[in-house]
Amino acid sequence: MDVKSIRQQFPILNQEINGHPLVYLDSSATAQKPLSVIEAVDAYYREDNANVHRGVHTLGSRATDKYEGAREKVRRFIHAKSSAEVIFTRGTTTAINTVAYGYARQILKEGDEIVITPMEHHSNIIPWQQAAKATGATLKYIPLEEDGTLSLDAVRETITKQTKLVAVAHVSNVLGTINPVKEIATIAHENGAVILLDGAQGAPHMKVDVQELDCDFYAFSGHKMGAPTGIGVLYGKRALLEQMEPVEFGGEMIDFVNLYDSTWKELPWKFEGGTPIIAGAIGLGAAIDFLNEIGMDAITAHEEKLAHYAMDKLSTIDGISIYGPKERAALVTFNLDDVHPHDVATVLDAEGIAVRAGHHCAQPLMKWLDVTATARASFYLYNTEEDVDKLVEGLLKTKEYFGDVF
Ligand code: 7TS
Repeated sequence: MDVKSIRQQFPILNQEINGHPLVYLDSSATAQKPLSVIEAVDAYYREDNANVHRGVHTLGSRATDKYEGAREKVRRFIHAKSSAEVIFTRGTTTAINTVAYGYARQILKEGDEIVITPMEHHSNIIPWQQAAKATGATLKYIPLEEDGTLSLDAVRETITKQTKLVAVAHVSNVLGTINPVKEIATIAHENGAVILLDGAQGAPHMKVDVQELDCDFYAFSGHKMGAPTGIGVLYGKRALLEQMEPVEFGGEMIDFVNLYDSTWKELPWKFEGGTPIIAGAIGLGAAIDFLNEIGMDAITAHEEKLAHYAMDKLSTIDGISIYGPKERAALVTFNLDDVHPHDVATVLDAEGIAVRAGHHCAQPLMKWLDVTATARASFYLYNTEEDVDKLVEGLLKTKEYFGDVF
């Protein structure tokens, strides 16, 4: 993989921040956009802009072809059987809420269980808390191992015949843990439960085959894989999606509307009420083309190497605490002595290095780690070992700076 030429495709990386070349280490929050995505969105607005699935005019059919073409690209990218199983949403959060409202709240009753884990992002916790409250179902957590992984024994002990739904992150946005989601899906199915995978940190970084994983739902966000913000995907198995109620009612999603009742369009449009995110979907299609051209396996291999390099280098820093397992996705969450992570991020920013500080939308996990906040460096295909070296230098500077204070 030629990272140098890949970097040239990301115009935003070519700038100085506070007098230093930008080192962008916050791709888990949102990834930067390649030129081809920026140009695809630009071209759509310059040349093809029209609403979709409506008129017979030429712009309308061009916009519809591009929008539906993007859906087909997503289908191939995640290896879904049919594009009817690919629903465009605003992002992972909306995708999970669609399942919580359209599926969980319809089928759950008192005595039923929803099973999640303490490493989930708030977006994969709160929809289930609310669904449990609304239906009388019980929310249960699979306990984590000490290193922040899930053991299949713990999974087997937590999922029971009462479990109707299991919702687990493919990859943790804090610990970097890559969960054994195929095995968890098997255990869920053996107990008659359906499984939703939160793929926000999975799909951008590794090959996803929803048929091989045998997951019932898979949710992810375009903006974490080079696409614009405001577009995401809910994959669902056709039989489940057919059974589900739409959650947004209005234009675009109807078949016939009478005065007192209406019927819905077929899949996937029954879940896409209102004018859809046309430019976003086209941008997502372009992002998928970009990733495919490089190859998901090459991207994963590059990130694995970076993750090892970062773990090796960062762990040499005196006073650093790194959270999560040794084998991980390309992100490192850490704390440095008594320095508050916001201070760490501020000093790093002065050096041109962008990292995230805070609770990372995972407050239950912060509690489990017994910290209030952490700093996090997260990597993507455009990052290099040199970026890691600069991070290490920046952290040594931070220590020096705050060493005088404490
Ligand atoms: N699930 C996981 C595992 C995530 O990492 C995120 C966003 C979401 C769900 C929500 O995605 P959204 O696109 O709907 O907002 N994670 C992060 C992060 O780690 N830092 O900022 C956003």
